Amino acid sequence: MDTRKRPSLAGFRTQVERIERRLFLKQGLSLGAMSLLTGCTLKDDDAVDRALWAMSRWNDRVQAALFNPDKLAPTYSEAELTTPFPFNAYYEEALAPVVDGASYRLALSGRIADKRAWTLAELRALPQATQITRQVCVEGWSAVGKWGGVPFRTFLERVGADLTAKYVGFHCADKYWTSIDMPSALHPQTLLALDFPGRPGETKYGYPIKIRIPTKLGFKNPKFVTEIFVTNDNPGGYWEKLGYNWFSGS
Ligand SMILES: Nc1nc2c(c(=O)[nH]1)N[C@H]1C(S)=C(S)[C@@H](COP(=O)(O)O)O[C@H]1N2
Ligand SMILES: [Mo]
Repeated sequence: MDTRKRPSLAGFRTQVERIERRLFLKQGLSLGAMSLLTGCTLKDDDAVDRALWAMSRWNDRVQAALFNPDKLAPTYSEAELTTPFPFNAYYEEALAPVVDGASYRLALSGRIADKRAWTLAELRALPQATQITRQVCVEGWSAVGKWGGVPFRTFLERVGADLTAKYVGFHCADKYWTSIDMPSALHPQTLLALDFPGRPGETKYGYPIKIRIPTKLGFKNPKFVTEIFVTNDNPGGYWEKLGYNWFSGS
């Protein structure tokens, strides 16, 4: 596997430096001032780390509180589609998994009443919707794409998911994983996408399933999804574990 895009410890340090610069520019705060505010002595990397994680958790709570479950992300026209649509993953394009649609089964686990696995044909038989929305990646690009599939709320209701649970998590064919808050999962534009940008037959944008969430940053939109689970324990995610903010609304 290509390791070039895997973040290193040095990379994480750089990120800490970036965060400190941002704190300083935006709030006139330094790590020193932050230690006064947090009451922690930020004298070593571990303490800085803990304080930054605490701020990120605080940030999650603020974003969750501010999230409006009825506010729609902007939609676009066919003429505004970005072509070709950019590909992204934590590895290079040639390594994207190719899932066999005929034998594919979507697995369900956790707080879901009917855990029966789903074929693609069964998912196609559910009500379908399409959307043209903008995907925003933390790496500094965004693109307008068209996705089609089952409104995720419809799917969660259909399988008897516990809609009062806190989190929905996703496992993927490439070992990626991520998770979202239940209000975002139930948002009217969140889609269990079966149709993707790109040419017919092109699989790299997430075939057979991508959870498309236009109210969240690109990395919270899992591709090649193989399993969906509902839980009250925050499952984190691939990038979240490496320091990206968990809620990451866009
Ligand atoms: N399974 C899986 N899903 C993933 C990723 C990944 O590496 N693996 N990368 C994420 C990131 S960072 C982005 S920006 C989008 C990119 O989706 P695209 O290739 O359709 O543009 O997928 C997200 N979902
Ligand atoms: Mo991304």
